[in-house]
Amino acid sequence: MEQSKRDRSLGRFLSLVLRHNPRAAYITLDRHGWAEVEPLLAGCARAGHPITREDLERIVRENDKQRYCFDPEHRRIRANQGHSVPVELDLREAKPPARLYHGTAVRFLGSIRREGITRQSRQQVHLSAETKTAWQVGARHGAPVVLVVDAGAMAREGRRFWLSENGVWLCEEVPWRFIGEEGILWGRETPTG
Ligand code: HQG
Repeated sequence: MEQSKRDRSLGRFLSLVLRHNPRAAYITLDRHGWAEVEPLLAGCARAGHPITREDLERIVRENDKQRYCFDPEHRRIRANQGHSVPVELDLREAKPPARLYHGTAVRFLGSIRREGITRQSRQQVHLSAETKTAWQVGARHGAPVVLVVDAGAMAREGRRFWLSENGVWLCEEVPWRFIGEEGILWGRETPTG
């Protein structure tokens, strides 16, 4: 379902609070990234983003990427992935598909060739199972390219992968040798072979 402009804006504020800067809503997260709903609602109002419990339920339910989840009692809420603050998400370790995709900007390629894909400000590197998502993620940063990651080979080397509740693949880093020049998709083509 298409979200309203207000819900998208509230969603962006929630992402900021639950992933990056809980103090923006005058709250703290516990070790596992959970925020208590009541203080969160009060803090959002205080920060100039008034939000009701119904709003919050709807945003969590209708969010396009299922970015947030409640605990079973709906007393606490957290982001499923994407944190820059350190949190233990008890992520499920999983065997990745042979290939995963990372969307990035053309302007980052030089640095990625030298260093590989690194976490930057987040807790992990984010990869997707389909190219469509990767193009969208890449386009957030400028003219996009999609990198094809040989996740199978990484797993065979003992590198670990996790799958978030909302289907994002996570790993610690991707050295360039698991991508290579032939792993760069320049246009919206799908990989062959
Ligand atoms: C790039 C969204 C230079 C990296 C998406 C990316 C995702 C390097 C940027 C989630 C580099 C970091 C994460 C290196 C990586 N040199 N640049 N060595 N290594 N980069 O936003 O992956 O909508 O932290 O390619 O769906 O773009 O927020 O990471 O371009 O799952 O729910 O540095 O954010 O989810 O940018 O996005 P980000 P990302 P949400």
